[in-house]
Amino acid sequence: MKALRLALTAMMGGVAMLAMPAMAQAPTQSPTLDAIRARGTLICGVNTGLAGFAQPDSQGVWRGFDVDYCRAVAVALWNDPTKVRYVPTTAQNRFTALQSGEVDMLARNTTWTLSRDTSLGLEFSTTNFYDGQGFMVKTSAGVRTARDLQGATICVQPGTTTEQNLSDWARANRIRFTPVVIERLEEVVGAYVSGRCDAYTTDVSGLASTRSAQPRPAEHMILPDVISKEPLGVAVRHGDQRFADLVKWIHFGLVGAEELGITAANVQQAAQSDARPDAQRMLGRSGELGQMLGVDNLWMVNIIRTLGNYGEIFERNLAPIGLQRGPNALWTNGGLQYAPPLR
Ligand SMILES: N[C@@H](CCC(=O)N[C@@H](CS)C(=O)NCC(=O)O)C(=O)O
Repeated sequence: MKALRLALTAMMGGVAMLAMPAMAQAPTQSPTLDAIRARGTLICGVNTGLAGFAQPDSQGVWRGFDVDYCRAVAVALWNDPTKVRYVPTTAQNRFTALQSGEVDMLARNTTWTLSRDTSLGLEFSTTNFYDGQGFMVKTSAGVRTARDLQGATICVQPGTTTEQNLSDWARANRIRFTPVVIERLEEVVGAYVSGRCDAYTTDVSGLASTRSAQPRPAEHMILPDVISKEPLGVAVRHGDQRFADLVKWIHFGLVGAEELGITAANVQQAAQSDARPDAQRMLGRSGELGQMLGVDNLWMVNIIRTLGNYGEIFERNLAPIGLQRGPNALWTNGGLQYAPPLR
């Protein structure tokens, strides 16, 4: 911990030294974007393998909801979704990977918390997936709610909000339990599947993903209890506001496109239409929104044509693992996804 803090302090010092003269000349400079452009590839920190969020397919091509956020940045920069190098990160090493500059951004089921936002030197762009922590048990165990876990052995990964919430929840509800803390994802899941733990706890999205990857998913059930708030979002390094803005507005552009009914199939046609001033601005037919973010004014046309809008990204990646929109529905449908004006 002390070593991490020292490394961080050194890194922050380095960033401040780099950023100060640049700030005086050009307030819009971004060390991260400069490095990405010079390299010609975005380096994206993703999960080690979570179906629906980030996982290589049978051809070795990374796919998933989080992966699409990496690809969206590459499309905004070069109109080329393949210009991304994926770096798998564990729950434990993900923050060091971002702080040290090993990756440019972290698109990896990471919860936005106050301490991560401040003392870890991260900047959370916004919440792209509202989640909460749950429990998975064997269907045959006869457990029906989390309260039935009195005396249970519960598998959990370290370096997560999951581990902290579990002890808070147990304390508040006077539940005695034995934690089995295992660092590697396959091993913690393996320990649960083999019966070493009665339950496995993580974000409900992670449970759905793991359940869907089991040979017989019906043998596992996710309990109805949700014991925490897990707002997941893309994180970048604190201090590079320009890059943070780009990542943040890509998410809002995706949500805004869904609000306007702009899809991969109709975006080209919508880009030629004068019918709606808000769509014209988003699609670069009027104004210079892309340029304000340091990218081409056709950024959103290219992103939507390649990846679809937020709803399409969700359906393609997360419907197959059994997730419904829930709180991630648009605000117009009773959900929490809401894009500030693109103007
Ligand atoms: N959202 C929580 C948990 C994120 C997390 O890392 N979850 C685990 C279980 S789904 C994971 O993705 N592990 C992958 C790995 O460590 O390789 C957090 O930010 O702390």
